[in-house]
Amino acid sequence: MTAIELVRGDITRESVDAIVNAANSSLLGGGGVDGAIHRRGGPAILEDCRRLRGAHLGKGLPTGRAVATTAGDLDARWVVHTVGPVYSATEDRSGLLASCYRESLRVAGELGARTVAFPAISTGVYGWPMDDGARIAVETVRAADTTVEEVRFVLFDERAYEAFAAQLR
Ligand code: AR6
Repeated sequence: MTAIELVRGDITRESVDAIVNAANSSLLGGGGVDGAIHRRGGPAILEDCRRLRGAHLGKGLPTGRAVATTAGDLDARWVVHTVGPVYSATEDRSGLLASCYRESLRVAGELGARTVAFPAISTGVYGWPMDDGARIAVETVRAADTTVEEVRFVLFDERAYEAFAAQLR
């Protein structure tokens, strides 16, 4: 069974096998956690992303999927980039958000990662309500069939931390 831990803080400071990035389908960087990972991880991550774009991904990484790159200067072996869905009040996209967690664990597990750090995917720029984002994250990781031994949710602020803590209670 995969152990779940909660940490309040900046995911770029974590020391784990794989750090998950809440990216966009261009894989060319952005704001939020994506910007922070590229800033602290350095240019090697973007170089890898460009290579993936050229070699496999064509127009970009589809929502709900995940790919791995080097972690550059971060204290991790890989960054796993996943593309969360933009929240919609009229369309149920929760399957895509669950897929981000599942696919990231699959990619990390295939690489041999035993510890994986996740941010609260889609709950920033992409507008997903925090409580629901936390529920989907925790339910999906709990149900995942994975060789990853520890998942660490790294929550940037108290509100996010509390939302995840409520799901674990
Ligand atoms: N460590 C941990 N969590 C963080 C950090 C950090 N350093 N920085 C922000 N968060 P967001 P999204 C939290 O917007 O909603 C980017 O521009 C933040 O408080 O980073 O999936 C991409 O390129 C929030 O709870 O990702 C995409 O275009 C959570 O991480 C788009 O944003 C996710 O917020 C993706 O939007």
